[in-house]
Amino acid sequence: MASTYVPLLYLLVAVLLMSVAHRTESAVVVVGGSKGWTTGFDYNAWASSQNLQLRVGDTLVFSDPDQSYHTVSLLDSADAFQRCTLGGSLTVHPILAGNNYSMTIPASLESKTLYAVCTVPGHCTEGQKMKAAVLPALKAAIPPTASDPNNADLNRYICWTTAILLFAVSFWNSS
Ligand SMILES: [Cu+2]
Repeated sequence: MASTYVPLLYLLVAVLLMSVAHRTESAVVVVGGSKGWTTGFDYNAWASSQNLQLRVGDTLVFSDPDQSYHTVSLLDSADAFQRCTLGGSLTVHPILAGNNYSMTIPASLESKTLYAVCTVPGHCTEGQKMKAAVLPALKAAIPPTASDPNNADLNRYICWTTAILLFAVSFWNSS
């Protein structure tokens, strides 16, 4: 009877370990939070208020809750970003009504600045642009210290995993 629960227990442990790995390896960031990707919003102020720290491998999600038409393009210079210079061969990712555009931050941006803008005429100059420094992926980063919040999260997960495991094993032995 008890042996039929063994695969379930393994599954539970695997799921918990995967959630630990996911949290420590990459993050999903909805640009602008509930405001989304739109005009008339200060993305740099938002990024500072969130203490936003982007890393290679993190995912940025661009979406507009108001479902207006926007795009996402990455610029390659601070000057183009400052002036909203949108010429040249930009790759434009349109966001049609109700859709998102998700991008995983590529390794080519490591230790550089990501400059994202909307190319719809007037939108960049109306503030629809965000710049953010890109840190190396966590695996390549300096090992976290005890005071690192990510490490605290990890420790909490390990504690919960162990507790659940012990509970499951004791429940099982008693039945
Ligand atoms: Cu736009």
